[in-house]
Amino acid sequence: MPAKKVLITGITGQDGSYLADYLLSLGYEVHGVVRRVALEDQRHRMWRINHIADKIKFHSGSLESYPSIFKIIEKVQPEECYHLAAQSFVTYSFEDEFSTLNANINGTHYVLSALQSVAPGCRFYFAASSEMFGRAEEVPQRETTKFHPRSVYGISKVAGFDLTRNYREAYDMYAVSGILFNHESPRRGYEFVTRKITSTAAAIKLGKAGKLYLGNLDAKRDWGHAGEYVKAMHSMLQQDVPEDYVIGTGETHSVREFADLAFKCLDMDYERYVEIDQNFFRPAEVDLLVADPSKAKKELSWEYNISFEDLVTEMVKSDYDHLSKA
Ligand code: NAP
Ligand code: F7E
Repeated sequence: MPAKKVLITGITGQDGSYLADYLLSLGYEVHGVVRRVALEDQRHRMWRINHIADKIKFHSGSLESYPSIFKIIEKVQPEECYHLAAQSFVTYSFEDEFSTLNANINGTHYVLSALQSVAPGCRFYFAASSEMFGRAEEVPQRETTKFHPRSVYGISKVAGFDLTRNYREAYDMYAVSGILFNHESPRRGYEFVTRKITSTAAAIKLGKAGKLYLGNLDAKRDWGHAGEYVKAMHSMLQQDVPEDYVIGTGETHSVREFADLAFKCLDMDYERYVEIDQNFFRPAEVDLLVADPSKAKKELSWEYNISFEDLVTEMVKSDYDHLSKA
């Protein structure tokens, strides 16, 4: 039997890289949408997937261009499509609302519309987010919790979620959203708080940095490991009936706890090095997000077994090892 064809947008990102690793290990023929600049500077722009680049078929395209997305889908004829590409940094969505809305809403619409036109049987996954819950009215948050986004990023994800639901209902497409809570790893972008903490703590330990400037230390998140979350994405596209699922650990920790543990891994006291910088506070904050992943556990048999301590330790160790060689 020929290998199943999958198309991943955002394959150069954290989740795209783990998903590509996973789907290759399952025998898929993996196609990835990348921006043209990534093909020009593969070493830097594809650092997360350089180890598997020779096994992936790349297609140059952009979320800003419907024709580019349409042509790729028409040519590849994927059986599964994971739409992960997005402007994913919440802070930036306050700085440039317009590009965040354009890329995240139109980009999702382009992929859905192209699939409906030329590959309607393809199963579609949309990367929705716990940021859609925002100022949540119940704790923990589940599939039925009302959305109250607190950023343009969150708003763009609610729109993507509704577009996905509407293509499912209106055109009978297998189109689902995974509502994923924060997930991290040594491949996390450096601007997100976890990687900022682990990379700077490692740099301080090695004498390459002096201080770590952070914003709201009391914000709480449900942090899991990206490598485990991509397995849930895949599972969502293998069901008899297309449905949306919440994915998270069900545990919550503050930024302060994360920093405390990361510095402790390197035998340091975070209070000596962390300084508060008002510039890193957001105009509107999401104070407490915690998942109820019981539907995914029951229906997808998705289990999560990595402790918060192990996640932080893996990230710190990876940054320390990497920086020691630099
Ligand atoms: P990420 O590391 O920031 O990766 C984003 C990807 O999108 C990159 O491959 C990036 O390409 C691509 N991209 C951005 N703008 C694009 C454009 N205009 N045209 C084409 N490609 C574009 O994000 P991630 O952490 O892997 O997250 C994956 C998805 O899940 C995102 O949609 C994110 O919003 C969502 N999500 C993430 C989390 C989380 O905690 N990680 C939680 C819930 C939902 P370049 O490399 O070229 O920039
Ligand atoms: O912030 C606080 C900040 O930028 C986490 C994305 O993957 O997950 C991610 O969004 C918390 C916030 O992630 C700094 O105020 C304090 O409360 O790491 P973050 P995020 O905003 O939760 C969701 C689920 C997604 O969907 C997104 O794509 O940490 N915080 N001090 C800080 N945050 C940053 N970035 N930098 C600081 O200095």
